Amino acid sequence: MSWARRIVHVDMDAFYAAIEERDQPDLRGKAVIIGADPRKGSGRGVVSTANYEARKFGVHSAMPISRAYRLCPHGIYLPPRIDAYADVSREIMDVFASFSPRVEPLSLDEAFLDCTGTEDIFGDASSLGRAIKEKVKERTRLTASVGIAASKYVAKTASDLQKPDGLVICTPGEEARFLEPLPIERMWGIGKKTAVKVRAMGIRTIGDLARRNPEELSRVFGKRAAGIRDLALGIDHREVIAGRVRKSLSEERTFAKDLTDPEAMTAALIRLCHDVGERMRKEGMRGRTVVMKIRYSDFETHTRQTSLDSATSSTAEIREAILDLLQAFGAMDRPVRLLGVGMSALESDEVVGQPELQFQRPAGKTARQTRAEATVDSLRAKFGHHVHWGGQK
Ligand code: TTP
Ligand code: MG
Repeated sequence: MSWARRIVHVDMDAFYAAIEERDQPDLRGKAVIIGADPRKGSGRGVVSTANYEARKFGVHSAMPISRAYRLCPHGIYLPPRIDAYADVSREIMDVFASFSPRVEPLSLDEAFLDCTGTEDIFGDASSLGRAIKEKVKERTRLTASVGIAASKYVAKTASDLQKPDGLVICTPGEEARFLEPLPIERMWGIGKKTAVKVRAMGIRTIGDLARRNPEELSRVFGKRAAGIRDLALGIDHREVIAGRVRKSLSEERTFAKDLTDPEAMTAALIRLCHDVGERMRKEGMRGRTVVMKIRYSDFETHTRQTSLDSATSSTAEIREAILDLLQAFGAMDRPVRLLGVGMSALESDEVVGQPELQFQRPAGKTARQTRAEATVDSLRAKFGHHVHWGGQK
């Protein structure tokens, strides 16, 4: 079987919780929930993640922490330690870079790797997947789940199927059959609300969706209908974009008690500006757009944003922009539940991109070959010249 492209999706298992379990051995075997302080059930804010033990009780990401507490009162609740998780994230991205020069991080704990043309180095898909999992474990003592396929969409779907510690491979040509039996909720990009609408049309599996015609699907998906149907058939030509940088960064705070005092609101926003500035500088990022978010006690949420003349990571500049936005927003005369400060239109301090991939396509070669060669070139640079590509020894 031939792999036109060999795309790997890696996603760490119960990432934040797994790091806490690793670092505090007495947590092992217990239900661990990372997120806001539950305050014996009266806490606000949400669950960031839960380990697999806590998930048995129905606890999951984004659930209100008070609900989690009701479901799992004996759980161990811990606040997130983002800096520690960001360190581990850098380590895993480092590991990924030793398997491909084309690594596209999607979040702290997951990435796509374009491993096209690396058969001679890492062997077949199953050896490749096992090697990646082993290296991650060796470096971090954490488990990852891996999906391998000829497209991003199928690889992403595959990595989720045998979590935790999974390895799922979809061989080329098998995509439609592979996706067919999966429940519609497994489709990447379909949110909970959309899934409900899709089910109302009698569509239960990805295969059911693939069999509908685009006109019918456009009732739910609008212009995206044809594209979604292609995905359901496993057709996805999107490229792995190396070194793609994060698009936005934000810090939010849900208050234990709603804020009613304007001075306290201003003070909280300024604190968030410091947090955002610090993270931007730490991650070597600058942004041009500053975003303020306000959520009232009834969950009504407003965002306001402004664009700066040039990108910045300076707390002072972010603060100035936020204070302007706050003033323009006017009086916050209702109790405030949450405040947030974010930056978007981010750019990296350094020049991003990988020079070894900026090559000319030689005449008579297919794009696949050229890409695969570029992969090997950069691995050769790393591992020495015993690395060959596709039988050209
Ligand atoms: P995920 O990969 O979605 O979840 P996970 O790694 O905890 O669990 P698994 O992949 O095994 O299902 O997200 C990675 C981390 O991102 C997660 O550990 C915590 C954080 N996160 C949040 O803070 N809020 C969220 O709503 C989600 C989904 C994740
Ligand atoms: Mg994960």
